[in-house]
Amino acid sequence: MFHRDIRHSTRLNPANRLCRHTRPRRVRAPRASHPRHATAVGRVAVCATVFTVAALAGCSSEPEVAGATSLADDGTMTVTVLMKDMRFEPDVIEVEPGTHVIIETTNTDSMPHDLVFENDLSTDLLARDTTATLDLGVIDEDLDGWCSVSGHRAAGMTLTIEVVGS
Ligand SMILES: [Cu+2]
Repeated sequence: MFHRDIRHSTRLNPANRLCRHTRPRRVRAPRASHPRHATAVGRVAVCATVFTVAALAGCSSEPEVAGATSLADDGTMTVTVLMKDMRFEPDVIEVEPGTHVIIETTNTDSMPHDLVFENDLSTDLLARDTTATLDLGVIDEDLDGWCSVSGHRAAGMTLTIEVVGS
C-alpha cells in the first residue's frame, strides 16, 4: 500500500524534481595542486549521481551534466553549463586564480538563450539543444556573465566565475 503510493507519486511527478536536487548550483574547481586525483574523484561522483537518478526517476534523456568539470594536463578547466528554465546551471563557478576556463554550454530550453561576459566574450544565440564553447582564457578576477535576451538577466539568468583561494 505504502510502496504503491510512493511509486504512483514518482510517476506523476516530473522526473526532474529528483534530478534538480542532485545538480549543484555552485561548482568548485578541483584543486590545481592535485588535478588528476581531483578530476578522477569528481568524475566518479558525477557518474554515480547520474546512474542513481536515472534509475530512480528516468532522467537519462539528458546526457549533459550541469557542472561537470574536466581538467586537462595543462590545467585548463572545461565546465559544462546548462541553460535551463531561464537559469544557468551551475550559476556560480569557483576557480583558483590563474585558471584557464572553458565553458561548454547547452541550451535545453525551448526558447533561445546566449551567454555574454563582461569582457565582451559571448556565444551566438543558441536554439534548443545547441551547444557552444566559450574560451574565457585565464581567470584572475571575478567575471560576470548573463543571457542578453531581453529580460533574462533581470529574471536571474546570470553566471559568475568566482575567484577563490590564493
Ligand atoms: Cu536567456
